Amino acid sequence: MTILKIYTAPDPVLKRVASPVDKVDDALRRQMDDMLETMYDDDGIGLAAPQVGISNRVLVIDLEQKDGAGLGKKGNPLYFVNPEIIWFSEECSVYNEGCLSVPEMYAEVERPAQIRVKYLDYNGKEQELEADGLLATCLQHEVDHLDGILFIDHLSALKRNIILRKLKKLTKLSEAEAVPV
Ligand code: GNR
Ligand code: NI
Repeated sequence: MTILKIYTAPDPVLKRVASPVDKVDDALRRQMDDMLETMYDDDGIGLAAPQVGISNRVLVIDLEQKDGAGLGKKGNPLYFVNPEIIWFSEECSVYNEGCLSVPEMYAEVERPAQIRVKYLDYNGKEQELEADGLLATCLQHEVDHLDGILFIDHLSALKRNIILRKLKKLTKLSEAEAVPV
């Protein structure tokens, strides 16, 4: 397996609408394996294909990672191909969200508290799942990535621009510190 590069805002790949997958084959399973390994390596709970520069409708989630205090160890990996949210609850919940493509920035986002999602699993089998709590939040965050939407797009323009400016500063700093090869 391979750890992939994570693209960060404002990279245009994150703004693109990803294409549906037409077949769950070994090549796609390898992509999902690599995405999962990349997600564990970066201590994320979810990862969508556009975040690793692949513009297809694939995402992985694992909310049951344990590795001492933190994340990063395989718990219960979930794989979603061509996910479609077919029902949203009226009730909403607020979560302090972060994103591997908007590193070190966090903000509260309000979303429907429960959803129902239709998708293909790791073996290409059709599945339906009802989710609440963090799984519902994470699934919506990941499906947004497939439509070119970041969590900061749910904030006011003022908050979003503050975060984007901070991120730009941070990126410049880490580029300046990087050792030239
Ligand atoms: O690791 C992640 N944590 C997280 C926390 C709250 C809401 C959503 C997330 S997903 C994020 C990983 C990521 O960027 N997925 O796209
Ligand atoms: Ni994200």
